[in-house]
Amino acid sequence: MLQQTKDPSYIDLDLKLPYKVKEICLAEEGHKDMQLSEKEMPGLMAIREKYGPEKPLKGLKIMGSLHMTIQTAMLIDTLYELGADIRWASGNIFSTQDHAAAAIAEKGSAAVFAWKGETLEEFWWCTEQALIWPDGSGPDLIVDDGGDATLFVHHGVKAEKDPSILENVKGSQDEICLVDRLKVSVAEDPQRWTKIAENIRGVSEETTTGVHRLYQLAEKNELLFPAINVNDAVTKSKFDNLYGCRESLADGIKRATDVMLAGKTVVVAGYGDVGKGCAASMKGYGAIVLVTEIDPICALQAAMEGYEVVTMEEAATRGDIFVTATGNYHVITGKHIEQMKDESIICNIGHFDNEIEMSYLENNPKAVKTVVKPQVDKWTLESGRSVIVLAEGRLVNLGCATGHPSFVMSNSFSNQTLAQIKLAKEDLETKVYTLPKELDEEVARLHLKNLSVTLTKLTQEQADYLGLPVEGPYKPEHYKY
Ligand code: NAD
Ligand code: 3DD
Repeated sequence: MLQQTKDPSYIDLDLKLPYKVKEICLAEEGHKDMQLSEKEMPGLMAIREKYGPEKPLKGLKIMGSLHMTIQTAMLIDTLYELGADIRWASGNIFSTQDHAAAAIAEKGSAAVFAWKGETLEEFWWCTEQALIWPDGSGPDLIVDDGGDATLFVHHGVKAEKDPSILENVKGSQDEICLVDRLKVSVAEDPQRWTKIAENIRGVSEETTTGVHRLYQLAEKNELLFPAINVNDAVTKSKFDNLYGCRESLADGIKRATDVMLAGKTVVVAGYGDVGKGCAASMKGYGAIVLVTEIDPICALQAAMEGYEVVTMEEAATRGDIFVTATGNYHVITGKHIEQMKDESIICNIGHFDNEIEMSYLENNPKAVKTVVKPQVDKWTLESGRSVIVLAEGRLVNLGCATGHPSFVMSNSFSNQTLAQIKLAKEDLETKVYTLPKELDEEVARLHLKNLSVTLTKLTQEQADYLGLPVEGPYKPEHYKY
């Protein structure tokens, strides 16, 4: 048995705790905001109406690790109406909307452990609190966004097999916090996560970075349970990632800095779904947009949309505002930062906080930090020039604003709910699945009514000509939107 002295920063689990939020008195404000979003989330409301009576999730425990916003509160209430027993933690230390967390806690639709401004130790405490039920059991299903909950379980199982992987870890602060928790867990019960993993029917993963992690696990034959890649549903990634960021990026930058975008040079790193939305947004505000890319196809797309495609080395001296949207690592380095204009604004909208080399600033005795306001820091460099960093390099739309609007999240979360129902009903093999095309089209149909859309119907003659069923699906799987 591993004898474990607890790190001083370790926070004991308290499984009797019904919830932990910033202020429970914010619940009424949360309920009102949730009520306002009902009309803007037609997909979720339709799914509640269709599946509510059947209660397909009855008797199943669901753990969620996904930004605790008003929109997520609506997802939680939907899963609750479908019969689930739910525990929830947020997906980022800055992304919780405290009135949303309070509303869910007060209503009791989930045991929620989340507040805006968590430390990293508290973030991983919340994740472990949400993963373990008061009787010591774990979830049947996981809703994950970025893979932190999936990672906790997988690393726990690995550590119980070989506790030495927890020794002398020199990783990121995130990794160190997770390892500190697992050291205590393995010492207390060297079978906890092995037993929990055996009972998990599957995970539905929300975002690109989390999906990459799932395929990496699958390729190494280390995946412990079935996984559904929600991100690659067309009505998720071609909507949330693209149109959601097209609205929420500017919201984050403006709430943080009130900066005028018109006429400024905005550098967008990455021209995938998120980068496309970011570039379009900045262009719409009248900014000059430079794009950086590694992928020739995405680079060609950017060029043919009229954006100048350059390297970050060139963009560093030209940009006024920098946005990373790559899901990659150290895309903006300390070297780039040293070359930037005075008071350049730097932010990230990718899932994790390592797209900007924050350690260059945080571990640099010659870089002086001034907190302008929460999630807005001015770093003054040895050169005398400063940069304004938003949300400490974490996703700016959720750290400095409230994330995507409800309507686009209704698409994403309709897919999440359909994925959870699929995991509940079907005994799947342990591999990564995507949702069938029919469900993608069903999600799209549920949202047309809110917009002034009149869909054209195929005539039988046309259906015969195309070799398609009159009622669809109209695009074969291999079509890309
Ligand atoms: P994507 O894979 O479609 O696009 C990422 C792009 O970045 C790719 O085209 C890739 O070629 C490019 N890239 C990678 N490394 C690069 C580098 N060093 N320089 C320039 N370009 C580089 O992914 P996506 O769906 O656009 O998501 C991007 C990130 O945003 C992911 O981490 C995802 O999880 C996250 N995301 C955040 C939100 C949000 O609300 N904040 C919403 C959706 C997705
Ligand atoms: N994400 C953006 N806005 C969100 C909101 N209002 N609530 C919950 C999550 C929200 C992040 C999602 O886009 C997630 O799907 C992702 O990161 O891909």
